[in-house]
Amino acid sequence: PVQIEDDRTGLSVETLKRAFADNLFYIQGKNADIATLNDYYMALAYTVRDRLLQRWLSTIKAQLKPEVKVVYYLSAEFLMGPHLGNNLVSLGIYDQVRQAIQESGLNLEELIAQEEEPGLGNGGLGRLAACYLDSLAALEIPAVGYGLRYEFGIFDQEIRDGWQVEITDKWLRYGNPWEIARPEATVEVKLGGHTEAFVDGAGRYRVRWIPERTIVGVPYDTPVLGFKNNAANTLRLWKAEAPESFDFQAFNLGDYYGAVNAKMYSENISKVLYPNDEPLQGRELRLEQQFFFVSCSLQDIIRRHLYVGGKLEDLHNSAAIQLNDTHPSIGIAELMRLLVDEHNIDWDTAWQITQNTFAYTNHTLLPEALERWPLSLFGSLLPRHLEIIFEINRRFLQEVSAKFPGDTGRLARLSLIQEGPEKFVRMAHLASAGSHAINGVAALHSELLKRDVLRDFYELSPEKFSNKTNGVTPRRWIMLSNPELAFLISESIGDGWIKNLGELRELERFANDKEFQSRWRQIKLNNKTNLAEYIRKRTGLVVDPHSLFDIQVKRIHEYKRQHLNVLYIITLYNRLKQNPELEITPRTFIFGGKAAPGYFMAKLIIKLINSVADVVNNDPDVGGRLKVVFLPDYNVTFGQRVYPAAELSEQISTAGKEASGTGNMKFSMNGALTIGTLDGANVEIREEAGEENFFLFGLTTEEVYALKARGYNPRDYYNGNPALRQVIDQLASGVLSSGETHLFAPLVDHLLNRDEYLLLADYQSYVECQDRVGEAYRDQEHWTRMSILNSARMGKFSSDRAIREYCEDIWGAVAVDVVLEE
Ligand code: 26M
Repeated sequence: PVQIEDDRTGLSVETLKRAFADNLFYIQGKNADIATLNDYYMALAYTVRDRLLQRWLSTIKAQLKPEVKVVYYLSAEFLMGPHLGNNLVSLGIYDQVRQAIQESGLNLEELIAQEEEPGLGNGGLGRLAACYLDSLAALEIPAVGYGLRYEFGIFDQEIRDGWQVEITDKWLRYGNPWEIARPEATVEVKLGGHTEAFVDGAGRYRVRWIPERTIVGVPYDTPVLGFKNNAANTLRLWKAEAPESFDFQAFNLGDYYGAVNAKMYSENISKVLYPNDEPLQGRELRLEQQFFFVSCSLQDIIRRHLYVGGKLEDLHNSAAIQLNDTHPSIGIAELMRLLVDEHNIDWDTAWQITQNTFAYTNHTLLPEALERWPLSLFGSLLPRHLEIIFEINRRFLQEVSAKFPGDTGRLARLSLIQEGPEKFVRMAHLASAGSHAINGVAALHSELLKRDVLRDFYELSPEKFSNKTNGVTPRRWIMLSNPELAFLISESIGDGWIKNLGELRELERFANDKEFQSRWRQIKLNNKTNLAEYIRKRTGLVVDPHSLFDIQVKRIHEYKRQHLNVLYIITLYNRLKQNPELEITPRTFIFGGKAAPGYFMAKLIIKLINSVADVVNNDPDVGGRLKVVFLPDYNVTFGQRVYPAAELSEQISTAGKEASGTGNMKFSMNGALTIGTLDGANVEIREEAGEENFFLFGLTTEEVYALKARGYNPRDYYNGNPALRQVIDQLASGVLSSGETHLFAPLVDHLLNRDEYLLLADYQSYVECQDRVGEAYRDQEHWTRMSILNSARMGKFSSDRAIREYCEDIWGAVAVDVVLEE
């Protein structure tokens, strides 16, 4: 009998080709005569989607059991990156599909490039959530990611005249083949109004919330495949809509436009991602967003728990809820409200359940970045939640008093409410009080949390605290983005590293192998050549693939010190101007990153990079030995081109400011060497790579504190260092800004008079370190050896390791085997 593969599940090249053609015709409604590249992309996306649905449904079936514990990852952001390539890798059908597409007369890479990435995040925090979903599925841990389905994600960045311009991100424009709406699972969320006390039938004192508005949350589900296993978890994002009944009511009263207005107001909630990576001001819509997705998610979690026959008293046995920073921390008050007000559970029991269910990850030490909401705003939007927070606080402070009698200073410091002329709810305090576990995202960060930001919480409940150093997924960040390197590694040590990144250690024995070294170098050169071609297409700039590719990509922020990098570039430029014959290592400096639209200094730093690029790239004395590139619109897609092509990774934040960093890990895995401070996860990267394979500079956290304590004066450094002085004077003079003397005045002013992030203090150390980098690069054999050792020793920074630690220490979650159902 002839075996015929099903068109929707078959994996042979022939079947894939047939299914692809079929989808082009029946879903896109096109044939080859009129199909656009996007039609082909969509036809392929649906072909792949068909092949993962069976896993998805089988996974749901395997996990929908009372004894299964599910991890719920609550995050305001999920920066997933394009799905197509990743799903091909997970399904293990990349090569078959490439062939099927080729035999259809097309190019797979070109179709993959068609996908508009879902930019539902700002940077590190959102991308971390995406890596964690990948690892949860890879480890077969039942998990749901809950968040918001923003209609407009992070803005697209264009550069005009050197300045950043923001363009609306219309990512849903051509449809999204990776999501499935589940309108049958819609939930309601209430807002505003007031509360009333009453006594219920059992004579118990209760509170009723009389809300003013209702919003409806519609879930959109995206499958998240495990790497070469049968698991497919769910990313469930909520879209805000108006309740239908509300429309009709107004319509019947004849207020048609009023109804339309209310509908628009409701839909606003999931309209746009706030493009800040710090809460600059407490905007009401942002709090509405947070409460909206958290309330939808908690109702969904409780619904599932009851559906499998669980009792609410046992919620913590079937659910572990992780708070990705404080953005979803209103969930603690909301769960208390659901348990106490809606499900009539007594306060103490409800508090036990809540604390046992929630855990909180902190992602920042910057005091200005800690979320707090004005009491007035909070109370008008969530009157019942404010009461609940007061009651949590009253009981919490009672406990504190019992443990530290008479310590009123401590009470004020620990209170969930910040007193003063304007009062605030402190969200980090709510998250800390309401969770059984609190963690930082790198060893240093977790230590500093205990010493600084959450010191009083640590003294109160030291057992809650732990460190969970961040990690990134090797599937996207090596296999998918650097296939040639992945191939070489697998050929040399087998392919176990993809699921067990520690195995990369076995590469150490090739570090001195000439043949291996030359293949390693050749792959880097190929990746650099590809990036150079992309740079030419995007900016018109020609860069030399044989120069040192020195790259800094991340959000633009003063504490990340992109402008310290620029100070070195100007220093090099000055040396060349002074002595055009000088022998230097040719370098290409590449920058990428977005600035928050309201962050003036960050935008000025972008302008600075572009101005310096103009001068350096066009000066005949430089003779092409230095190039400076600012690549617009840095995102996940672009990251996948950048990390594999990098030779030097810039991780130069002021010590004590960067919680972890995750780009640092992606660079290093792909064989870049790091120039960095002892900050965030750099400390651990250096520890793993070996100090001789890491370019360290700058003050330590302790030295930063000490220097600030004894009175830091940036002018001392300016006055004492002629090279630095020259650079700063040039910034002020206008030679770097076509004569516009005032352009960089705010920067110069800040550096000379305040310099909060100690650029001038670290300048000399950075310059000397960069000079060592330039020297080291001349010995290509030695450089390659260091590069191989960096990759070989990055096993710790797999998100699989991080997720295992969360499962064991915080969530108590275990793998559930998925059997494929026909
Ligand atoms: C808050 C309120 C209103 C608008 C936006 C926000 C907001 C959004 C994102 C605040 C912070 C946000 O992200 C912070 C962030 O990305 N932190 C980074 O987290 C990474 C993952 O742990 C770390 O590696 C980085 O060091 C840390 O900066």
